[in-house]
Amino acid sequence: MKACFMGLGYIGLPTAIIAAKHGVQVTGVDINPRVVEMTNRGKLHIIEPGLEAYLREVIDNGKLKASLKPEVSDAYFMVVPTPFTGNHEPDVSYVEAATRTVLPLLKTGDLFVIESTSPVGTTEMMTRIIYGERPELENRIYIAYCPERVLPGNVIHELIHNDRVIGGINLESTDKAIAFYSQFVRGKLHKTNARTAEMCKLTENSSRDVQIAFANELSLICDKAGVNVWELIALANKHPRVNILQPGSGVGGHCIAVDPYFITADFPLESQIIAKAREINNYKAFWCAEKIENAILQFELKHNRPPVIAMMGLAFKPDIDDLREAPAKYIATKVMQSCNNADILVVEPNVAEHKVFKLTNYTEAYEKADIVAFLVAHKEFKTLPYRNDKVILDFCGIYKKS
Ligand code: SAJ
Repeated sequence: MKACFMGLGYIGLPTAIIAAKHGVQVTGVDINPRVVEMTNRGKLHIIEPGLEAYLREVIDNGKLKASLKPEVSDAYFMVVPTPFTGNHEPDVSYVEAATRTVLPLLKTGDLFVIESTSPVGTTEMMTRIIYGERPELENRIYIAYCPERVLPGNVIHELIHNDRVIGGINLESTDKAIAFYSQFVRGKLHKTNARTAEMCKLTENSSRDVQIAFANELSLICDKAGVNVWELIALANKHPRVNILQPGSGVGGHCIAVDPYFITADFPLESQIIAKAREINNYKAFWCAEKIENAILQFELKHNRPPVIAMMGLAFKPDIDDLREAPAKYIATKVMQSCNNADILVVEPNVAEHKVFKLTNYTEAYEKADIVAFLVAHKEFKTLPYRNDKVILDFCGIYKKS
């Protein structure tokens, strides 16, 4: 079995590696020559624990080869980004470009799968493009949608053990895709149609976004009500049927903060809660920045000098080095712009250096700061003792009681 993975990013590369490790002959394709070159040298261009050893193994035994161009295969997987435009409209141009690139190679009996998070109807749209250009293949190839569900940092385990939803454009396509994924997925493979599988991915991430928005809304209410939101949520969660998530400095990353827009763009009238959750989670980061700016003003009035401020964390979630779409980064930038006379120390223990922010060690910043804003709940920060002589803005529950 030969497979071609279009896109060697956070999902495409690990999936290509795991498939190769399970005996599939894989060509991993990326438009970035540096990614191709690094992959062929057995070097990961993403950070994922344990994955580099697997990569070296499949490069050394010849099961995986990275390339700028696809090769004739039995199965093709589109694992490219689907960003959104300025108006929060999904942009499927990368999926279309990848589809058009493999189109000339397709032959009778091949499997074509989209894994990229996509608006409902994308698989049907790509099917029309394929059959439009290659009418002789109509009903002679298998086409399906199969979204990924892995959590960065735990990708190897989740790629193998998570259940997956697989939806073909017809039953035969679903079965063909299931046969492929059965080679390395130990979780259950659930059959459905392409539209439902597309919607399922968007639903999972929108559901999490809505639940986090509820926690973030509670944090705003509790701030006014003089109630500790962490204690409140812990107590409410003692109810057997209540399970509230944690508030934070906003929602970031390339999934939860993006995918709900794929629903709101196509169903603006119906998606009221989903749209509102996006607004609340975006607003939470703005609110945190305003809280810090107010604390700075109050400090200046009280002490007649500008404070030293520590911005604790830049990543989009705890204990990772990924700063993509991070609310913490937005907050640090906004505060630095609005308080340009302030002495701001930026901390991110998971990153060695940053081209925009000069980074300071977390203990040094904590020691020097008058105002400490905890933006991300990194494990290092939880070792810092609470200090009454500092203004502490704990946006992510560093000092919550467990
Ligand atoms: N967050 C909170 N409070 C919480 C949980 C998370 O504020 O209680 C914030 C995080 O700090 C972060 C954001 O939400 O800024 C997203 O983090 P996450 O851990 O919820 O999710 P991601 O983006 O790392 O991964 C999600 C996962 N989806 C779900 O849990 C439904 C993952 O399974 C998907 O594979 C991934 O999106 C994806 O690629 O779509």
